[in-house]
Amino acid sequence: MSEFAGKLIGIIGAGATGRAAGPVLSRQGARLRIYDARPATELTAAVEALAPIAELRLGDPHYAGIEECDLIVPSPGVRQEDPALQAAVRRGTPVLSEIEIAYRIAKAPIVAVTGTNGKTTTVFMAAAVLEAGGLPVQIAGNVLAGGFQVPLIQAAETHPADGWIVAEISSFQLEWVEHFRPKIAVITNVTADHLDRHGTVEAYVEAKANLLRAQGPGDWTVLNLDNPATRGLTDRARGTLLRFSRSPLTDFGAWAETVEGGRCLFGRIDSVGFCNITADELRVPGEHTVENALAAILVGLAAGVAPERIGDALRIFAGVPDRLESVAVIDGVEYVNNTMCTNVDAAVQSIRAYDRPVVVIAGGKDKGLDFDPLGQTIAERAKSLVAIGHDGPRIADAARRHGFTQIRHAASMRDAVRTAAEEAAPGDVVLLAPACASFDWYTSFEARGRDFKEQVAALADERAATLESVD
Ligand code: UMA
Repeated sequence: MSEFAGKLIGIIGAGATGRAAGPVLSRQGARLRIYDARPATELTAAVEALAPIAELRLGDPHYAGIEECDLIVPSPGVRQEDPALQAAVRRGTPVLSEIEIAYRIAKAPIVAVTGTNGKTTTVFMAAAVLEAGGLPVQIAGNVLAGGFQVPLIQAAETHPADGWIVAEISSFQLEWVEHFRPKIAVITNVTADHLDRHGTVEAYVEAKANLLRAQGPGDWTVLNLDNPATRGLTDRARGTLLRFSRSPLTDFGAWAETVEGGRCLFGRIDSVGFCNITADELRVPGEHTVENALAAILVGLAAGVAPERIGDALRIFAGVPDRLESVAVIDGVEYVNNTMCTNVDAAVQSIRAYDRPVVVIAGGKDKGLDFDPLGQTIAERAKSLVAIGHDGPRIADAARRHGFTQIRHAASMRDAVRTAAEEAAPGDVVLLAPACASFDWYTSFEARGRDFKEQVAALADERAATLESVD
């Protein structure tokens, strides 16, 4: 019998997590109460899905009666210091994240990927590698890409034991875990982000490190040796440590090394060592893509995928929507949508990914980050900056402090795309790299990416119409 059978479980949040966790826990025999601070009028889809299986208590930010529950499952958006959660801790009522419940009911082993940047791309690359090995693979977790969103608990319930679940895991989801034990854990890198939630970088790193907490012998721990924060976690690995680096390693792991003029990606665990792909063959540009590929190589090797299949999978991997997504070439200028770049480090990496002049569109709702490194990178590498949104002017100020003057401002995405087009010449890249959340102008980073793509398409149509009328 399920450990959740007969329990009264209070789920806080009727978003993607609550809507997935409710039905699964109901099938496990639990009695359910769904709480949400928002009123029913704003949650019509959730009400329709959950009302038949749960008691709904909506529109109350204090979650009245939650102390009656035997277990509380907060959605990732609920802050750890929420009074209802802290009171539960004091009472001794368990509070568990959806991913913890997912782990407890999962049949398939889990590859769990976290990190500040690159996690979605690494998830998709690792999944491609495992699929190339002939294994049934389900992508799940925090991923939101091109409309794809499958909470981990949903995959855990259905995916067969002989397959793999490859899950993106956020620091929010790692706040309430106990036994969550991925067979393969990957931390891509940790740099400053989500400080509005975690308060300090140290607290953020600790949340990420929870991914490794319950691992043990027989598990694998994949860490980036080039990132100071993840390098600092190597002594916390409880599974077999697999390190990756963009510089040569002498023993086990994955690394990039120049051989006969080509930059080869090596992987070696046990006696299996290989290099059958070069960095140039990866279709998404940038050093961060090399890092993601090295992580995916280690996931493949740990899962027993044949090296030649790993190389083949990476060679055809074309990227993930909203992450350095090449949208169009108009009059010789390439337009790239990197709306998912919502922090300073991601913006810096994406600008550095190009060895051509880059016109950067940046700005949005700041997350408490220091824009100085971005200002410096813009000054060193960008041709022009188009500042957008609530905090675009602060990015412009940071660039100015580094002596950069080619700065323009735009009041809408339409305006931004057109201003960027004026600044660009054939051969250049126009890159949407916001370095900020989207919530000043949009409801999500996806909506921002959609708007960018629509504005680029509109520009392409107009240019084509102009050409036709000239003909
Ligand atoms: N709510 C409350 N009280 C609170 C906070 C929220 O009642 O204190 C309610 C809201 O009114 C809302 C619901 O909870 O109705 C929303 O829950 P949520 O914000 O936890 O979001 P979900 O829809 O459950 O989606 C979550 C992830 N969202 C967040 O972490 C904020 C999704 O990641 C994830 O895809 C989904 O679970 C499935 O696993 C999105 C995200 O932005 C993509 N993640 C952040 C990121 O990638 O940077 C971490």
